[in-house]
Amino acid sequence: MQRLLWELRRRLHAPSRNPRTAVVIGRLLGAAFLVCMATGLYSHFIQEPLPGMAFLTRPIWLYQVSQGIHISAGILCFPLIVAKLYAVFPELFQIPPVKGPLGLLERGSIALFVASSLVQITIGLLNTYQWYALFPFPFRQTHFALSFVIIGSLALHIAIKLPVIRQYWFAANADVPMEREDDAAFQPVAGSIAPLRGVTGRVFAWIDKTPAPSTSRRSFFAVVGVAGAALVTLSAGQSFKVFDATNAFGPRKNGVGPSGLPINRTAKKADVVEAALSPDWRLTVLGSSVATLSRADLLALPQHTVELPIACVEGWSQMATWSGPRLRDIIDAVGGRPDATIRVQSLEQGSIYATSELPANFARDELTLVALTLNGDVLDIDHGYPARLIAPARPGVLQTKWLSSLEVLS
Ligand SMILES: Nc1nc2c(c(=O)[nH]1)N[C@H]1C(S)=C(S)[C@@H](COP(=O)(O)O)O[C@H]1N2
Ligand SMILES: [Mo]
Repeated sequence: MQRLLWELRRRLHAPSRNPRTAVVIGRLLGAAFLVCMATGLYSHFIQEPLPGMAFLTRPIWLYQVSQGIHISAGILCFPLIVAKLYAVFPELFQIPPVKGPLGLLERGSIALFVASSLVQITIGLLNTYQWYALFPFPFRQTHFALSFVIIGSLALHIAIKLPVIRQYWFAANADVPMEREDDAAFQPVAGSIAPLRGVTGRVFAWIDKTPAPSTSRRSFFAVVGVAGAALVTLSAGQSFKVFDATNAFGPRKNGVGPSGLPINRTAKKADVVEAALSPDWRLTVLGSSVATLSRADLLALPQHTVELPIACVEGWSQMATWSGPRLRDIIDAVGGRPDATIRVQSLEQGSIYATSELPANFARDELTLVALTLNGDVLDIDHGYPARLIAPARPGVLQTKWLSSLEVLS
């Protein structure tokens, strides 16, 4: 059996499969994961802050760019993980399969890391396509929890591999074979595969016939580079305007939707059409006093025009022009304290998007509006008519549509 494993490793060997390649790809993968983790934590906590956390309102595109990077880096992880697995593939057949307790830890941490990363980037990708229905679990909390499993197993993996990483970090001369501590004991033996029968026999016979890949390091990195660049070019158009023309895979296209802006959820799906179009619609504002404002009342307040993006957590984003009264002017009219958090509530019932809270720095911001128009048109019902919230540097999920009330929290 050991002989077979050795033979397998020998046949799988290729110039591109060496520790230096593994370290180089590992570095890129590690960087991509750290970028995803940092941007992911920002996105998570801005939606579910811990006590004492505060977030910036400038630059206005902070969330938009951060989330665009999050999704692009996540997509880049696909070719990088495949490349990393390719580079270390023969190592999966080491002899003996597990070497002592440290070896078990090493193998275990890799297995956990590979499995959790694949699940992580797959559910992340599905999320960008809005396939929430496939998850029988809350996406964000699961994605958040898994990121710690990944970082933990990755830290363990790096700690264990530190000697190899150190050795090959700067190694420009990369033509080094995978470690072969078993070389002396096992020379390739012709015909060692022949006696095997059954499925194992067939697998080994197939390997025996298949020539070992001779991919050079250079072409290997070229393939990984081209694959990564192609994926980003073809999908990042929904997050970054430069890639708009080549946006083939991105689920959202710039400029497609009412008033030239994509819709995330229609009024019909949210079951608010009747309430939103009702002449009885009023915005209820609860402070030390209570105000009920019709759309005409809102239009009678000083109107402001702002350029702010919708930046969806799913990665698509687009700049738009909004107009309406400032949130702070409405709050001041009911005697709201300037340091108060404001809760906005939608006509929509029973959705996690139906309500959101604005910390004081967002609520008082001069760019934060109760928007009544979008790109020069009366706000489309699917964009939140009669009135919606728009604020700088916030994820789309917090830009509540079809407002019904504003509440000054103590
Ligand atoms: N009431 C309500 N508001 C909502 C949503 C929703 O489903 N219901 N979706 C949010 C999400 S996830 C995004 S990205 C933006 C999208 O705004 P748009 O559909 O006008 O582009 O609206 C936000 N506001
Ligand atoms: Mo969204």
